Amino acid sequence: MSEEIYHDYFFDEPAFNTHDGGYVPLEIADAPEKPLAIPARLKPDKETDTDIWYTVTAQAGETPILPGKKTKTWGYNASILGQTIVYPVGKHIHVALENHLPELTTFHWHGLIVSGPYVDGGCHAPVYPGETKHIDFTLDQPAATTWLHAHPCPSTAEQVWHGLATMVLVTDDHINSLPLPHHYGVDDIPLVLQDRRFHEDNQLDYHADYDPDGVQGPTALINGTVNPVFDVTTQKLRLRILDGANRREWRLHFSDDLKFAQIAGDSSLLPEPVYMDHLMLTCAERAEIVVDFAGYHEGQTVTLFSDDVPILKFRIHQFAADNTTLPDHLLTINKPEVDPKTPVRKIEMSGMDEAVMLDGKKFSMQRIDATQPVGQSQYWDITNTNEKDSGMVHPFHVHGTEFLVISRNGHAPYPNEHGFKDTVGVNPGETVRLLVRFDLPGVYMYHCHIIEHEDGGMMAQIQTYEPGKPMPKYKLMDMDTLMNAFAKERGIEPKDLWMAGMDSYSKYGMKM
Ligand SMILES: [Cu+2]
Repeated sequence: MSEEIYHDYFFDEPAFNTHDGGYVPLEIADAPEKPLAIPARLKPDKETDTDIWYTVTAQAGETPILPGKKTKTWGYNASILGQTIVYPVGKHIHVALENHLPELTTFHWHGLIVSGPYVDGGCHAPVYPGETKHIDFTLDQPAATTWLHAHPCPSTAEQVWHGLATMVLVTDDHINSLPLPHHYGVDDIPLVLQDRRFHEDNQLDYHADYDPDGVQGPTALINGTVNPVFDVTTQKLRLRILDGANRREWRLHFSDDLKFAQIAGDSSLLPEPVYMDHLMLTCAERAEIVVDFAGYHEGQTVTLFSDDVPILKFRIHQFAADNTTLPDHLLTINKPEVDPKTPVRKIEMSGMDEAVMLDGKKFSMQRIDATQPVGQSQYWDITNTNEKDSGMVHPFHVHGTEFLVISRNGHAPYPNEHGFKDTVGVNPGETVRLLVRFDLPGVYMYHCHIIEHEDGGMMAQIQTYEPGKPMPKYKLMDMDTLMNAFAKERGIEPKDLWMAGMDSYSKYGMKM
């Protein structure tokens, strides 16, 4: 059977980040090859038939990344990034959130359908140094590759840069029953794609590298490994790829233009596999792909590139022949009905650099920008008003929901975005229509996921509510409380505090 194979990146080429004035090209690091780090799976503290308990600890550490001095980094139950967390759908999940860092942080579950604003872990849910907070929830969503990252406004970008990001795998009986590679670390591999710049003694210096359009570095890190090599011992590999970079887009392709099948996007499997040889991810997007090495033999190497820079080598070893084929059908997506009387919500992402705004405003922690009843499906039209030839692709993310991409400027979405998503790249001059429904009441943030843009104010929040019931009042955090806490933790006066995004407000005479 011949299936269609897509050969392009789909997004608008003039908007690729390679055209940015501040673009930092990837360079091959002067460092030896190293085995790709595979994060350990976080062991539950306890598990019963119905419940599971975890402790997630944000901690500081030192990581050997480059030859020479170790790099001071942060991570979850690890010195950098974190252990991989597995959440089975349907179980009651209890998580102790421990903060062993020298400053406050939050634990945001990017892609989980959990209640906002506290369990969701955005800016309203700080955990102060030395504190432990407890959350619990039960997931009712499709299996997906999601992630945990810090989200303490206005220091999300800097904390992620230090390493606070790790994978969270949502599993269910359906995905476990499919003939897919399921052996974690052997043929089911997480790949967190990031880039960093290393300064003197191999240290990070976020402030020195700051760019209001997103911080980049010339060195690619895959799961925190520079020049990584993965030993392939099975014919097929499932790669769970996360763009975990603050700003960088990844345009991925293999040597020999090896084709692969994308089987899942951000929040679910795709309805059917999409065959391609090029894949572009914008910040926070995920893709699961299955690569078949049938045409290769022991001793050969296959390289994964981003643009034309090698970022990960696959060293082929002997493997047993694998004749399994991917199912033609992976997931049934039931598209909810939208009442034609329901108004379409219009959302506008505008500006670049310090001028970034959402709906003409900068984020304010105490302001609710929109409301939506729980259970109601709405169309959201997300417009990026940047100029076509000089603008950028803004990845639009909504907390606490999984949406469907309905159209791009009235045309069909890209072939690989027919599953549920929580982040969508919007080209300059484009309007992307989403179908958005919330299942849980709460306050949820929505924003550009170029992390410096969200810190710089390209963000808003929506309150969802149960119709017919009184609107609950949530205690929302305020910027002064957080800024004073950061200053105290750093042993400085609040006026001496520098944080990403501050200039984006002060330049416009605004207070954060
Ligand atoms: Cu943006």
